[in-house]
Amino acid sequence: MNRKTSDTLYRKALSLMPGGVNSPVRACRSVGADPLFIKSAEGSRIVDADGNAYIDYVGSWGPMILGHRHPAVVDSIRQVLEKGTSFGAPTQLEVELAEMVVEAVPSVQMVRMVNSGTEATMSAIRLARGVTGREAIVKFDGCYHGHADSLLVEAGSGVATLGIPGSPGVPGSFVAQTYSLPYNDTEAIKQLMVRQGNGIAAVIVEPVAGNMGLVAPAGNFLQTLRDECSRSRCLLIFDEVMTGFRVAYGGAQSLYDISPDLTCFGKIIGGGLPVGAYGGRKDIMEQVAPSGSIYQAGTLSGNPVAMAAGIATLRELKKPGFYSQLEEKSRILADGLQTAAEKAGRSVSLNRVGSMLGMFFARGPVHSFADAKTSDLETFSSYYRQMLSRGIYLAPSQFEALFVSAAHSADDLQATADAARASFRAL
Ligand code: HOZ
Repeated sequence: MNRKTSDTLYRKALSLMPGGVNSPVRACRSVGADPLFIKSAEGSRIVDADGNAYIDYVGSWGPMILGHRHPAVVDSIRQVLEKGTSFGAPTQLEVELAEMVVEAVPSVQMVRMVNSGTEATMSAIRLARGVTGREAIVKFDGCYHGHADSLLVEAGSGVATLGIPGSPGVPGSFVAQTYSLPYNDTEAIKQLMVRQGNGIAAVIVEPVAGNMGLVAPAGNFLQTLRDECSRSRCLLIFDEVMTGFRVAYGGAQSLYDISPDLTCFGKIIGGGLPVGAYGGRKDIMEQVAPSGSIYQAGTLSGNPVAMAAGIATLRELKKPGFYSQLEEKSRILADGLQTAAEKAGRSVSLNRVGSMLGMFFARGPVHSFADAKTSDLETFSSYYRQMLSRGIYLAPSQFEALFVSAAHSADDLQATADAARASFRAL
C-alpha cells in the first residue's frame, strides 16, 4: 500500500504539533505504526490521503453509528449552514435535541449541552460536589472520563495505551480526593463506602467500560453502585459518552435497568460533530447556573450545526429495527473474529455489548483493567498492522473498543473475518 502522502504529512505534522497529532492515541505509537492521514469517508469506509480505502471500525471513536456521511445527517447540516454556524444564543435546535435526550433516557429530566465528553464529565463532577457539599469522588481503574485533572487517575484509553499512571501537570492535591477502585469489584466499593461514604460526592463509572478495550459490567456491579450511592447519599454518575444511544437508544442504563443521578453523553448525540452533554434529575440540574449557583458555561455549547447533526442521527436511530439489525451485524462480526482466532489456534478473549467489541490477546475472561493488562500487547500490535495491511482500520490500541455501524454490510463483515483469519495466521 502506498502511504507516501500520509508519511509526508506526518513528518511535517511532527514539527508543528506534539507527536504530530491532536490526540495521543491516533499517533499509533503503541502499535509501532505511523498514523494514516484521512482524506474522506463514506458509509463503512474511510479513505486515507493516498487514496487507500479501509473498512472502518473506529467510527471516529464511536459517534458514526450510522456510518460516515449518512445522507440525513449531511442534509440537515447543509440546511443549518444556510442560516448560520454559531450564534452564542439559544436556538430551536437545542430545545429539540434536549427533548429527544430527555424522552430517550428516563433518568434524565433536564440536560445541559457542552462541547465534548471531557467537558460533560468534568461539569457533572463539579455539579455533584456542589450539590452534596463533599469533595471526594470514586472512579474505576481503566475507565476513562476525559482528561480533566481530577479524573486522570488509573485512567484507560490513551493513558493506558501510553502506560502512564496519571499525568505530570496534575497537582497532587487535585487527585488526592479521587479514589480509583477495580472495575466489577463490588466488595471494594462496599468497603470504601463504609470507611469514606460520608465524604464522597459521586461515583462515576462507564456502565460498559470502553476505554480498556471493552469490558461489560459483571453480576450485580452496577446495582451495587446504585445501592451504595443511595445509602451514602452521594450521586451515581454514568459516563455514557460512548454507550449512550449506542448499546441501546436509552443507553446502558436502559439495558441494565439502573437509574443514575447524572448521565454524561457525547459522541452520538453530536452525530460526529463536537458535542457532549450532562443531565439528570431536575432537582439536581436546576442547581446549574443560571437557575442555580453552580457555574458552567460555553460559547459554542448547543452549537446549531452540531445540534442539527445530533437530531438527524437520533431520528435515524429511533426507526424500528435499528438496534436489532445492528446487534445482528455485531454478533456476526464477533463470531467471525472468534472463529478466525480459533482456526489459527490463537487464544483471544472477546467481549461484546451490542455494537461495541473488545478482543483481547489474553486468556481471559477479562472483567477488569488488571485482566485487560494481561494482554499480549506485542501480538496485538502485529495483529493491528496485519489487519491494516488488509484494509481493516482498527483502533490502534488494545485498550480501545471496536465499533460496528449500520453501514457495515454483510460483505464488509465477511471481508473482516477473512482478513482476521489471514492476519492470525501471519502472526
Ligand atoms: N478512547 C478515547 C475516546 N473515548 C479515544 C479518543 C482519543 O483519545 O482521541
